Amino acid sequence: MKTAFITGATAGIGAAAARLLLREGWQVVGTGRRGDRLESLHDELGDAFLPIVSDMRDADDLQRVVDQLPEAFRGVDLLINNAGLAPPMTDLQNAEQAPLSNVIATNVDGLVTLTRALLPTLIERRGAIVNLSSVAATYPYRGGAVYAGTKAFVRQFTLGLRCDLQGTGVRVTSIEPGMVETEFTLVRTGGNQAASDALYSGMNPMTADDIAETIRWVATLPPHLNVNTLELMPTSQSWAGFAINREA
Ligand code: 8X3
Repeated sequence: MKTAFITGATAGIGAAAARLLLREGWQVVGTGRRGDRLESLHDELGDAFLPIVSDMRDADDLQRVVDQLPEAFRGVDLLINNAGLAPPMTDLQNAEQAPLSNVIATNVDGLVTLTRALLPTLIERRGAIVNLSSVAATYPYRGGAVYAGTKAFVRQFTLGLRCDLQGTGVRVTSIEPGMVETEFTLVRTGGNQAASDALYSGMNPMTADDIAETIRWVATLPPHLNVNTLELMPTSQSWAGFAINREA
């Protein structure tokens, strides 16, 4: 049986990927900060789902999680680096530092720490790594400088890691979605459900299941095929034009 390790499995894309892979016969290690969410997923999915409470911002904790994986779940074949968040949409000149540092610690430091900790196993098993980046890695938008910066890091880290892993058989992919209706916007707006609902209202966003299906497809391609980057948007989303200020 193949084993996937999914960060941020408590909700959204992570939880959808856990459900899908379990349905397809995988077993899944799911991490996240919210123990109650992980426990209810365990109740729903059974013992092929191993819930582990862990914080992406705590490097020692991440190493402990990897070191203490129970024997039956130690052979990780697929790492899905899904955990991540965005700070409030505030121009940097008006932003507080703490939320920005929190995002960088989660999206960048945590992702690198966990990937590094799992690499020996992934190399041994000729496994795969799927990193969740974003369209924001490529297309900037106002109020998203730090978030976009972290996602550009994830994309370029993915490509660089492919170079480092040349010859190991390990596959590495950066998946870069646009608007997916999850708790992402609720977090970004500090819990403003009305703002989140308004953003997704009437635009038929992608769903967590759409992205989970994409992850499954990438991860189960024949071993000689590596998807480097994969950008997705809902049909209703495209790009804005350049902003021009005439008083500058
Ligand atoms: C976030 C993508 O389009 O919702 O990763 O800003 S978008």
